[in-house]
Amino acid sequence: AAAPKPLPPFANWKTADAMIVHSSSTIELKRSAFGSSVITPSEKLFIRNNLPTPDAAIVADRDAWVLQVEGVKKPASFSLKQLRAMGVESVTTVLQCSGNGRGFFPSKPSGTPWQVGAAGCVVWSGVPVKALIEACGGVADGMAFMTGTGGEKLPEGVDPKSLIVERSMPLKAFEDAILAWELNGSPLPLAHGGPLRLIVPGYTGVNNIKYIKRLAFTSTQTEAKIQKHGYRITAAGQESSPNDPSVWEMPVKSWITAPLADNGELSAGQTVIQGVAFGGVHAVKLVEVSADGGKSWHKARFFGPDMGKYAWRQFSVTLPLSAGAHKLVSRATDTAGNVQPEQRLENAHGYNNNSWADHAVSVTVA
Ligand code: MSS
Repeated sequence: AAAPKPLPPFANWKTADAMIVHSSSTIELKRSAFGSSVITPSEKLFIRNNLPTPDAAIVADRDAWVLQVEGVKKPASFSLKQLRAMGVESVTTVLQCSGNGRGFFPSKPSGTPWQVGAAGCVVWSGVPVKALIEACGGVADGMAFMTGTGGEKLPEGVDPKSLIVERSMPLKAFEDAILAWELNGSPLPLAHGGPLRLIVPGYTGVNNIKYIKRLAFTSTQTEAKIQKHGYRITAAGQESSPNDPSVWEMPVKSWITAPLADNGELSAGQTVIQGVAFGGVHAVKLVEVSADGGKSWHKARFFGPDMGKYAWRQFSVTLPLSAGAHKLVSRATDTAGNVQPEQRLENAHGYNNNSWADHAVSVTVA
């Protein structure tokens, strides 16, 4: 096998042996490394950057970072120092790349072949977007979307719309959104969007704009390519069109994190099976586990702290495993009654894979 790629300098503080480095801008957590504590340590949180990471100079003087707010009754700019004085909230969310699970698509869509590790459950702290809107006299009339713009410097001589990381989401997304400056109790690292990041609980990774420089309420979606043609559920084999559904709210999903085939020798008998489950914008309500590939199911129990509806829950069930091969799968249901499906929703770019069959773990018991 080829030697594993090293961590890029901006991410050299990650736990190297827990990560799979696909490229310098796509780094995922190994399935074996989620652990059994609900929070994913920052050192193990995946990284996905669509553009080169900004210079570390932007986190040298965090308080000087400026956010422009538009599409409100009183448009204004605020420094991070001013934002800190406007209020504080803390929310635990699952941050998951839209393409997590793409590696299980037999059609091999282009893009990073993420398995399960382009996801983590982390705590963000910052000012509620609601407080910001209030300070700006409310959302201007006729606005239907919240649009966030990333602060990356774009190369000269190219149409900015072709590269800029700018995403629009339904206006209601502002309700629980925050502008975060802290991750898991520490100043937000550059790799995760420091000094300031838009967190939209329950929405896929791409909507959580790093190094946010502009938050706008808009009547239409941005014309940026990443919105217009990127991150849409497009029929397999088709070109993306702005009429295809955008990747916004995450669907209900779960996966097993232990035991795994490469965990060493498993011996026959009672076996603790565990994993994580979440429901996107809804809390997860139920997880069932099967040790026979989905023929018979057993209700799992949740363990560990409940960090709120946007966090994942850890689940476990103890089942007797006989000698031989077993296919372990988990199936989650959210409080809205959505059940994790057996099959993935086929789509051209490999987004939103929540198929329980695709996330099966094969173990061999001695
Ligand atoms: N933001 C910005 N500004 N830039 C970029 O690139 N990316 C996305 C988000 N945000 C970006 C942003 C994506 S795409 C994702 S996933 C996320 O982010 C990630 O995160 P981290 O922190 O983990 O790295 Mo897919 O859906």
